[in-house]
Amino acid sequence: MAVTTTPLLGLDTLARLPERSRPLVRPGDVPAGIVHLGLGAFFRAHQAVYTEEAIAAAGGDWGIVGVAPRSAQIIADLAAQDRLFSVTTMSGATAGTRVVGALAGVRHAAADPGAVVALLADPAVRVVTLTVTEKGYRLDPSTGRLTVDGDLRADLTTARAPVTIPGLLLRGLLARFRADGGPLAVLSCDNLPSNGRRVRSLVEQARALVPGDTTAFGEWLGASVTFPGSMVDRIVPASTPATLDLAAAALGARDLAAVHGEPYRQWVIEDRFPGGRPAWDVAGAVLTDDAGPWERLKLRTLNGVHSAIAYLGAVAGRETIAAALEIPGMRAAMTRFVAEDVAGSMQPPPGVSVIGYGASVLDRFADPAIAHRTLQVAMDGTQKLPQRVLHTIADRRAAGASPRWGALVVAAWMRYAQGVADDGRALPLDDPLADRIHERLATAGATPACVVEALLGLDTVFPPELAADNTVRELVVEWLTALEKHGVEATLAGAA
Ligand code: CS2
Repeated sequence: MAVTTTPLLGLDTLARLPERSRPLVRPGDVPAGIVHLGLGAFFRAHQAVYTEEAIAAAGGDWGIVGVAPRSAQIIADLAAQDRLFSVTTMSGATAGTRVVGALAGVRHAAADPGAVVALLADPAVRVVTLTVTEKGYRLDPSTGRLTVDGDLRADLTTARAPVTIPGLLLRGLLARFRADGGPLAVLSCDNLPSNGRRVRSLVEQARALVPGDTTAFGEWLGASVTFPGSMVDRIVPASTPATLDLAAAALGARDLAAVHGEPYRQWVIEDRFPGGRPAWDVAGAVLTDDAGPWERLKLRTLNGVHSAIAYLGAVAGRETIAAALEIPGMRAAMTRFVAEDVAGSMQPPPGVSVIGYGASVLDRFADPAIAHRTLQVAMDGTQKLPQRVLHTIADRRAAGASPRWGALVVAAWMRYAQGVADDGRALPLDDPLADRIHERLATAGATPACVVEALLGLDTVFPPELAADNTVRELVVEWLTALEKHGVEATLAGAA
């Protein structure tokens, strides 16, 4: 029987790691200045890496306390490894692995929400960052209105420990206000539209539900707390056993929290940090007055195309984004989506060509080493479609154009949401609105027109003007008819 002799990654094993794989800072050496909510793979391969590099290059007490809202496993794994984890950067046949030491602490919010609220009130903490996925904010995807259910209401109106992200954030801010904890920046690193403004509005909407007079708290929020917008970018798929094997081979130590991602990375951040910030610029981030153009460029081009390939690819039975991109006609259709719909829908950042950016995105998606699953990107479609595709469609309609390719993406999502691939296999619908989608489909007729009618009626996703737009509706029905009748491959072969 094989016995595992490879040691677990930890402070004890650091000296044995290849030099190029060692962390730039040791966890514990740098006091905490940041609380991060959401310990997923993307955070570990993006903000943690930038922050560690910034601390190593320019100093500052900017260690990160990582908070996992739900998963106890990641906390246990990181704690067992002295909060160290590795990032493997891969491209084609090459890979390099480096251990990151940016985590000053870890907390499990579900087990100890009080500790997280106290941290948010701690004057040493001057920045809060979030990667809690689109749905974690509990905002209507189309309108940005806070969805208030029993859990969130109890978080905001009772003294019980908060269980939702908006509840945790609001209770932490309230505790900070009461403790005179000083200025703070709350930085969303999720792919929400105008993420800074959305989170500010989330906090304002939540404050309005807190009983009693919250005027002074509201004034303090306005004066002491900022919500900078940001654009974040790096392709980081969910880790698999292969990710852990790669890390173990490179490190000579097992890493249960290993992640892998592409070499490309980008972070554009609005520079409004009243309590200071790490020197992220030294690590390559762009600090700016307005991240809006960058954010729109990325959401509409990269994420819009990503979602399109995910739905079409999943329905065509392709496991990964790279494999889906190889379907004949896919690249041409995506290139036309960018050139004919996305490019005309917005003003890109100065000097940037949307078409050139789109081409570079397709090259990034084509790398088979990344193995990003279509089903992962296809998740939570109702939370993603507005900022990725519907804003493009609405802006093109306002300009009098017929956004044919944008309509293909909506039709592809509808085809996917019906749950059966072209080869008859079942497709999972992992989406917070899955029940509503199933109900609507169950009572709708079977024709493409009926399906489109039923799903356009999801009013927290499709704004009423868009749902009532006959040009859009006809285009979506046309594409859905083709997809159902001929399948993805024949539809793409005949389309672009
Ligand atoms: C992807 C993103 O899962 C998804 O929906 O589109 O996570 C994408 O990989 C990142 O935004 C890239 O920066």
